[in-house]
Amino acid sequence: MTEDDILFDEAYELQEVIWRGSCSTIRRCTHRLTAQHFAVKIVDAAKFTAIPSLTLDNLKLEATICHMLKHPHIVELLETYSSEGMVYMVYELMEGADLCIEIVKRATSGFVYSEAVASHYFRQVLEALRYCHDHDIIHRDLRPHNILLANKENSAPVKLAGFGCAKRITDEDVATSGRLGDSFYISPEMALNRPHGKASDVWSAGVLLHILLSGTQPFLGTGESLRYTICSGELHFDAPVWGAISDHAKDLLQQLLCVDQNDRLSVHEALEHRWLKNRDKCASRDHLHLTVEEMRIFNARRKLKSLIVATANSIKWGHPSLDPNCDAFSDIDEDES
Ligand code: 3AM
Repeated sequence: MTEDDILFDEAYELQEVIWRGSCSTIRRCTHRLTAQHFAVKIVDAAKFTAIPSLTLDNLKLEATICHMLKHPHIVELLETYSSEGMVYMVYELMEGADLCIEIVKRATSGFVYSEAVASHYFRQVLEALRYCHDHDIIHRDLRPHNILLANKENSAPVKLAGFGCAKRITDEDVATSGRLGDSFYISPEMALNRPHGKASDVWSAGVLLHILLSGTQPFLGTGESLRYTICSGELHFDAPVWGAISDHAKDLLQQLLCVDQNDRLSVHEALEHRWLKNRDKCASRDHLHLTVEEMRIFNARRKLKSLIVATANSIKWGHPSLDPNCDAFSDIDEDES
């Protein structure tokens, strides 16, 4: 995975920490010759392989998959270096935060957040997913944390990141093992440890759409109760927030969160749905005030969870205090994204 024999430090200058995980950090870096900015994910190979079931092959697979994927809505991996037990993956720099954080931030600054905006972003996510699926890659960790705004402008595109759980499949529904993403987003077939494939990403996209429309997660709980809720697939539209949401949007949501994967839409079919294809007519431009307020709570919970995990990580790895350059409220997961 080394980029010729050049060392990362010779080519780039490290800047501040963007995010810190249990065995990796993401930092801003500057190319010494061009002065261009990038984001580098630095993985400590010893800590990575100390996590049960993770080997260097997982890391190599992530790099191989990311190097293959070139799409306007996928964060591009540009170079990979390795030296002295550290792996450096240099990505294009995303200047915005994750989609749900940006939605609340922008609404707070006075911008409208409507079904039309949600449809616009969701379409971009599905286009990234369609590209992956057309190349027989399943992402397996689709969630707001992995959907980043490219820059701070209002017209910035979203890009899909977090390919640490991704897998290449040769036939439909062949993946049975490997790292799976966040349990709130996994499909019924994944929750039951059954073979899963592209349809599982579509389910996770459905969970994402539920959050974009209502600011809330469809399936909550822990352990067995979460598994039960996911497998029942029941959706409840009686909360006040759903009063402002169109039947077109709810129809797409129900067809994505369909328990039987054979009846679930494919990503190609989802992109043909009227709420995405005919946005001007089917997705309203009214501000979704209640959705934004629910999303604010959703984001606050995620940040609290991240802070708890970050503290646990820093104690586990013998860094009792967090790096002062690291935003203590940034999202840090148990798994490495
Ligand atoms: O936890 P927060 O939201 O602060 O935005 C991503 C997230 O930050 C950021 O790293 C964290 C874990 O995914 N991130 C990931 N890829 C990035 C990139 N290419 C990135 N930030 C900038 N550029």
